[in-house]
Amino acid sequence: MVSETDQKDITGTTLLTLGARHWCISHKQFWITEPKCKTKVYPDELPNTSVVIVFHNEAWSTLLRTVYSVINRSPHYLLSEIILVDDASERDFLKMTLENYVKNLEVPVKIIRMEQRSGLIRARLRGAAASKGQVITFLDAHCECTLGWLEPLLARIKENRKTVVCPIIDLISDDNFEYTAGSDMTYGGFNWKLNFRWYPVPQREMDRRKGDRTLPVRTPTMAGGLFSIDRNYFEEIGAYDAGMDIWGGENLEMSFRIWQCGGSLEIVTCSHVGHVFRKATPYTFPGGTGHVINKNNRRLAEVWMDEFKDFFYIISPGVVKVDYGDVSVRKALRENLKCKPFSWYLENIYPDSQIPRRYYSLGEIRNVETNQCLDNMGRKDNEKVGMFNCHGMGGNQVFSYTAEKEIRTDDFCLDVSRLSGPVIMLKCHHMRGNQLWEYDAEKLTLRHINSNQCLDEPSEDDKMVPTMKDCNGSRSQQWLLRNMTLSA
Ligand code: LR7
Ligand code: MN
Repeated sequence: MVSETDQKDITGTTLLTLGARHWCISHKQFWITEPKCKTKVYPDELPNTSVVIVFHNEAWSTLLRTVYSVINRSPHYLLSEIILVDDASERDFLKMTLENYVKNLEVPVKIIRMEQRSGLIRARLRGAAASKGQVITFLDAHCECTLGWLEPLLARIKENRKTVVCPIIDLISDDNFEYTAGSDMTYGGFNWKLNFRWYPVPQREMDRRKGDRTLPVRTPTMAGGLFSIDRNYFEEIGAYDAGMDIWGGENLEMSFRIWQCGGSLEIVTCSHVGHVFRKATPYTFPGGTGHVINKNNRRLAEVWMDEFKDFFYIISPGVVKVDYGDVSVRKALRENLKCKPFSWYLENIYPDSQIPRRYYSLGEIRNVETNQCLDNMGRKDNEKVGMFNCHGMGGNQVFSYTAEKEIRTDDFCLDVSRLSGPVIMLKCHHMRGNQLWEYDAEKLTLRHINSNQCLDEPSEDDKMVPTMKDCNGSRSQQWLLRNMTLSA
């Protein structure tokens, strides 16, 4: 968490004595952008935008830094208004002090108060409903817009109103507020646990842009906090799932929905906005963090992911016990909008996904001789896999043998790098190499293609760790790849 005193020392106290024009925000923005972006010309006639910022117990300095950077770094004729939605904060200065303060700003600032803590999703819905601009731009309450951030976003929406656009998210340190450029070489994805993750922009997307780094990157998902969307399109496509609480899941839900229902999601690389990445959450999750996030994720999995929701359920045993409420309205929305299946999304939008579009098995891998199961022991990165009694509870004993011939669990693949060497879990690289396996459904062998050796039970001296050996047809080299299903 950012300590309140730190923030005040750097910015909070100066803020009150200096006018908006002198507001002390970073000066690094000139070198942040790709040089070619500076010569881009955007149409004069752009749609205007409402900027919606929701907050719960935000620090004064970071909130005002966000507001001032919007005002100082955007052409005013493009700003319809700034809407601050207070999600029932408890801090005093966010009440009258804030209200009086924003009256004197150069752009109309509206403050909306939620009657009770509602979470960022319902708070954003309220802000959106009150907005008047042609576009809605959502920002977290601890951002800094850089010069020229807005025009490229709006220009892209003018070209195609069904394009939802994100800036490159720069990093603001929560230790010292240092500003560092974000990368245009990463885009949004997610893992089996449905965590949002950045992954390298794949070659196919580089090729599509023909090496022009000023062109937007089509991204499978967005981080969620910073994006612009045509206001009518936001309504048409189903706004947000109002059944989601507090935090989490809404970003993937919206990403899947946009792609599956005929829109597109892009990172506009000529637009940069900084975000304070916090090591800890400065607020509580009523009902418990895990419970809230699992509930939201279940809602998104049930509505949008079809049979691929199994990856989430099988890797996170326990999730299926969480009540996710009623999703019939969201399923009806998917029906009415005639949205495509999740398999279409995986195939066309996210072929490099951690969830394989085609796979032979999803579940345990059991040795015929010992009757034990492969187990990643929860350690994963560059660690050996082990063998333990099969517990049938998913988690560390779930592997998917994919059509690409990888044996993977989430982002990690079974990998062998030397003859008779250990089997380790390594980040899947999609480069084939040491991560390819041939399963022989008759002989039941798992042959490592590069080394031509077979996966065998642990040797005498290392009881827990399976080894690679020359294929010899023994029972200890026979494996059953089982499909697991979990039911709620
Ligand atoms: O109960 C709440 N009520 C709120 O109003 C909880 C939060 N909020 C506000 C909060 O004050 C903040 O302004 O909602 C905003 C987002 O909350 P953060 O800043 O705690 O979220 P985050 O930055 O950790 O998380 C990212 O994922 C979230 C999933 O629900 C949201 O989509 C956030 O907007 C999103 N942030 C970003 O995308 C910024 C870039 C981070 C990355 C990667
Ligand atoms: Mn944030």
